[in-house]
Amino acid sequence: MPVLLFISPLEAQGVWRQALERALPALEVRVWPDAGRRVDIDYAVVWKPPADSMRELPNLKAIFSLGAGIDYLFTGTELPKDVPLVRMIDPALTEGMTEYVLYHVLRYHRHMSEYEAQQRQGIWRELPQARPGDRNIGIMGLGVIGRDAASKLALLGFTVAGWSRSAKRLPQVRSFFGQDQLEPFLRRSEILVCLLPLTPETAGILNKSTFAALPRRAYVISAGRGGHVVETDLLAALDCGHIAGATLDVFETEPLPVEHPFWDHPKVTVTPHIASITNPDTASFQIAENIRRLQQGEALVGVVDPQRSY
Ligand code: NDP
Ligand code: OXD
Repeated sequence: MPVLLFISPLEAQGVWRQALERALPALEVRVWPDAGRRVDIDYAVVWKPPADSMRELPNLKAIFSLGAGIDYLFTGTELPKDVPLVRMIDPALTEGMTEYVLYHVLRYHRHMSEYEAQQRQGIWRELPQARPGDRNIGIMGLGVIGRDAASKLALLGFTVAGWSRSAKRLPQVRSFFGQDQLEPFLRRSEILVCLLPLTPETAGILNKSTFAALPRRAYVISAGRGGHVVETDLLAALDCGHIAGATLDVFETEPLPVEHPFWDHPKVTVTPHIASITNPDTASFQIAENIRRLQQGEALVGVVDPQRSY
């Protein structure tokens, strides 16, 4: 019987074991550190695994990440050579991200952060309201998640553009791509949403010059990875008023340290990396589908390109 090893000290292991067993009844599920004989292991399912937990798994056929982002595997984890690394693509995960993006875009578009501040001061004041078509939204990253969020914002009537490495064709979403088109994309983005993967190329991409290129009083929503944001540059851009507000779900250090200035900043909304939470049942189903593909000699969905790091 093929064996799957679940390696994630941070997750509810019992819940995951049950979900994986339900989705993969023909597999034996083991939970690290009880790996048993390492030669038995065919598949690993991981989230922030201990650095050496995948050492000496000679028969490993694939590594499945519980997250869509796999940057955590490139910072010290010993990855077996020539074993495909597969990121999580799950409609339920995408749905959660899109909800998060829509919620926070609408919150800024409808001035809710300003009305919340007014309420704290007992101020009854109407603010001028733009129509969605007059609001330019910019989505960084038009992958599985960015595409979905961009399309749904466009359905709500917003004027939406996306920025990616390669050109895209999406109804009602203007495509900007490559380094040369970053600045024109930023110049028009009144609400900027970052849904990029963290790679050597995107690390620190939300920095002083990015913020300076945005229109005055733009908003920033960061739900990709904390490593995208140069935190001191964001604080400076908020404090000088160029950026009107920021919603941050991901941070350079998680949990966000108690003394961090973001916690109390009046223009910052902090959420604890919950933009979308991987669901054990739906995610196990996606893993099971990929294992079926592998067993039947079909191409896996979501294989990471090691050259691009995403
Ligand atoms: P995808 O790999 O499907 O998409 C990545 C997108 O980013 C692609 O459009 C890609 O361009 C673009 N991109 C990558 N590098 C560059 C670059 N150097 N310049 C311009 N564009 C670039 O990823 P997903 O949409 O599935 O996920 C995106 C990220 O969201 C994850 O990596 C993860 O970090 C984050 N995430 C956060 C969660 C949370 O709860 N906060 C939950 C889930 C995901 P191209 O299309 O041309 O290749
Ligand atoms: C992910 C995440 O990458 O949860 O899926 O951040």
